Amino acid sequence: MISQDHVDQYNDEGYTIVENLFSMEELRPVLNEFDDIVDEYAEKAFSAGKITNKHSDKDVFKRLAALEKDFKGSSVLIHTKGQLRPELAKLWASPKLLDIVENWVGKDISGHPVWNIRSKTPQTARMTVPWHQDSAYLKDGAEKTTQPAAWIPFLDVNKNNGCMQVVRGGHKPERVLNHKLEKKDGSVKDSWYLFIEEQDIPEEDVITCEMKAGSVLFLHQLVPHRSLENFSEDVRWSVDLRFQNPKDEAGFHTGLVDPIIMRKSDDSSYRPDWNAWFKGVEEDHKKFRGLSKKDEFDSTVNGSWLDRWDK
Ligand SMILES: O=C(O)CCC(=O)C(=O)O
Repeated sequence: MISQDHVDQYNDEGYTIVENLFSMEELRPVLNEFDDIVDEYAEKAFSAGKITNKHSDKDVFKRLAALEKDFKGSSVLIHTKGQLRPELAKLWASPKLLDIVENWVGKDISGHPVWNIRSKTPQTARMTVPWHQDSAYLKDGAEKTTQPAAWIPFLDVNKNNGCMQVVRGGHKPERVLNHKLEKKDGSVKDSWYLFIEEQDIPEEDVITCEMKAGSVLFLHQLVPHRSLENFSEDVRWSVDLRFQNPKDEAGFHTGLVDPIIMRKSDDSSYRPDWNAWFKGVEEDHKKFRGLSKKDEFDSTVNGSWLDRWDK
């Protein structure tokens, strides 16, 4: 599954791709959860009078795209709600992923509270993530914690449907680069993303990560990366899940919930208590994303990471 070359590439270049780590049969239960999340959303939006067609005839790759056309912000609402259901939790804590990240974080492993379902609908500016380092979204100093991210697409991804790009070796300066607020200094005014200026990205080191569904891109917390725009007709579903050693600083702004311990080196019978964590993390995500007090169909995000860079 993973070779020493993968481990070395991650260390030297800040990323590596493990091809076909998960089969479509393994991904299907998670896709079914996405389908349920979209279905529940459509029912609510219909009852609230936001949409007149629930698009129930469409599959998981088409339905949210149709809902987004009818009600702008639908994909953002699915993304920001951060609903962690059992099959996704199972995938996250799967031995296949843990055995790989162990190479970087050690034998004790936690899942980091910053994780995402990316419901990237076609041509949706707010679902196109500009150049950034993951550590920029955390507290100053957290970049010292080894925090690999596993980015997993649920369909084949390419330049046309919004695959990822990384800056090969861009983690090497071992520091967080200057980030700006897209809503202030970029073109997408209702965005919550941070971005690194194009001029700080060495073009010759940019790698475009076209991947098969179920392949996994592992990213170092300091490697600059972005996703391209989705010009296809389908929703580009993916998840990004982060890991670290439980003893290290998580750097999460709100700090209501700790990283969830997934593996203990001294207790092979240990299993994570997802139920307790689910509840805590949903509240924490609301706070982290500044969603706490607003109407549930308002898709603005006032993330707690913005203050760090709002100079
Ligand atoms: O999935 C995407 O479009 C962007 C993902 C990303 O930037 C991340 O995981 O940090």
